[in-house]
Amino acid sequence: MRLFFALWPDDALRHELVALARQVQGSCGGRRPRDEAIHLTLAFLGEVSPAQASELADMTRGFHCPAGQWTLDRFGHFRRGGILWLGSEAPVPALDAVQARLWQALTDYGFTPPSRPFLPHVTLLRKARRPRWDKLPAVNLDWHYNKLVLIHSVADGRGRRYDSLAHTTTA
Ligand code: 2AM
Repeated sequence: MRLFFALWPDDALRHELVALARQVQGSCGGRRPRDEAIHLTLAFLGEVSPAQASELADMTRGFHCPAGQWTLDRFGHFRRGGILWLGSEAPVPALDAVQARLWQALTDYGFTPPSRPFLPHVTLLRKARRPRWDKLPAVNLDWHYNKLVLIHSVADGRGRRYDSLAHTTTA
């Protein structure tokens, strides 16, 4: 089972992100994620056994994710995969702290934290051309979150579907 931990936008924010992805797709091409699949990944685990998935679901329900907010106000592009993404101009210490604590917990389950620094980003397009930065719209969206979700990435006929396996309990 391919698993990852993520934050999911609420409906209003998701609509804004989908609209933005459509707009930018006009100039950069590429493929948009399914509308309902837009998210922020905090930890990608890869393939785990069903028994491990069940342990991780229990761990998730006991994990504390304090409510917080971050601002989406900058675009970026990863050459690998042609990922056109949206993130934050300023560092986001609260998200960094949740991500670090999550990985700390995951090490007890045998997972190894990534060697690359965490760069919070929301993928809007894949296989997209590098944008003309000055042509991109100005963006300033607030993302209020209060829970972390353990996601099962399932291959289906149309690509990948993201099912929620468990989420943290909100305070
Ligand atoms: P991306 O949006 O930058 O591609 C599910 O695949 C989520 O996990 C995506 O948000 C993806 O980030 C992220 N992810 C991180 N590392 C990954 C990896 N090695 N393989 C696939 N997805 C990964």
